[in-house]
Amino acid sequence: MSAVRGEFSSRFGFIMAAAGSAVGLGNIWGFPTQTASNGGAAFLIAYLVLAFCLAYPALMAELTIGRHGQANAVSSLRKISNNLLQKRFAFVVGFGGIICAGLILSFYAIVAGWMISATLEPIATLVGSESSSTWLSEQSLSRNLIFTAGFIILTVAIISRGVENGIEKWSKRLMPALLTILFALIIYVMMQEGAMTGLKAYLVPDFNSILDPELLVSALGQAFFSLSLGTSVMIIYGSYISKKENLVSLGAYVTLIDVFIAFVAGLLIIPAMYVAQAQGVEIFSATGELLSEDTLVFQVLPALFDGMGTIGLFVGFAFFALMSIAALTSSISMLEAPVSYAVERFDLGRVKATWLIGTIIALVSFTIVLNFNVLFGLVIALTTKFSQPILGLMCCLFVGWIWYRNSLLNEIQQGCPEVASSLFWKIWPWYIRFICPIAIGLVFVSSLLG
Ligand code: VAL
Repeated sequence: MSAVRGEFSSRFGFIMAAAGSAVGLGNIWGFPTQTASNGGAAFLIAYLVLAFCLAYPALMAELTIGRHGQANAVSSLRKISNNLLQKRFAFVVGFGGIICAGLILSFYAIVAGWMISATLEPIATLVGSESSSTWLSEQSLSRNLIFTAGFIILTVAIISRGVENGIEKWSKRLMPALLTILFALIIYVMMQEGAMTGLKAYLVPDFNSILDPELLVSALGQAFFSLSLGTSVMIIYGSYISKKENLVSLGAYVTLIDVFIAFVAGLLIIPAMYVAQAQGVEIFSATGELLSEDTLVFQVLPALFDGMGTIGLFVGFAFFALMSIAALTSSISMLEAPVSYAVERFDLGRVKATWLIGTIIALVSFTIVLNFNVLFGLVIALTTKFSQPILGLMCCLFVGWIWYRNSLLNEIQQGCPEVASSLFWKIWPWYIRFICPIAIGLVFVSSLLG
């Protein structure tokens, strides 16, 4: 074991780091596009309810496992196991989460690389370098490899500095920057023609579709992905929380911020789609269906920015900077999961472990870039559709069925002495035992069938 374990130095630091992990491309890209293609406000309501009723309890399970274990995901899960079989199971779940986090980072880095090149493109245009601007805006092997590698190096540079000086410090800088850009963009888009129609589509629900099983499955899947569940990340972040902190409220803050940013991102993206439509960019079919969910960010919105002239360069720059920051705060958490394991299990120095794992992830990313058509979709499906729900479910089973109830209560009581008589303690253990596993199981089966 390494000598001294890192710890978040403050409540605010933890909240920014965990919210930074949760708030990613899933919120700013995934949530609004899912909302637009699943009937607007009905999806929003389903998402809000499911995030609080199902994803928050599952998040609490992962944070509590980590805070109790004060170690990487594998060791923390082992600590609550009672026999050899359970310890083996702990390894499969903890290590599985670590691999899942590494694989998410490997495709995330590619997308984040696109975001960074799209951030630089308006600058190239502004300084009049047409060839750079063309290179930055077109898909090419050289551009994708360079920016993927660049993004991974950035992530490695932050993680190699440790918990307080790396993760916490950068999350505390980047998250407020993200919020500022997001709000500035919303104000701008709201002033454009067509925005109010978009706002109405986003906020006025069609109650007929709210119980549509497909909508519910997408909303729950989105909530799980967004809170980075089933990736070991919340276990390892939980392990850096001081025993003095109130876990129940910390988890609630993280869920609240995650849901809030997804909601606010919807206030930007959905009205922006209608603004683009008003300016002649084709977004919706005659029957109101979203035409290009996948191309929205890289074709539709840039077409909108192009139509705005010089101001569009600034708006485009701000938009893609926002996306890059969201990706970075999530990717540092994805790298921390394997790094913390390597440091504690093999007694490696943090800097060495980070560069080693960063190199492995870069090689996986390059393999995906070189075999994009086959591997990109496959890795996304494998991690988000399969691994995350299964591993999230396993963590609930660990807390609900394997961890002794008294020991669980002891852990939560540290920093929250009044919890035993609270509504949370009356409901949560049952949720974790029955409701969460059944609900996640249903999402998983439906996504397999879908
Ligand atoms: N939670 C992040 C997101 O919403 C990822 C890392 C799963 O994009």
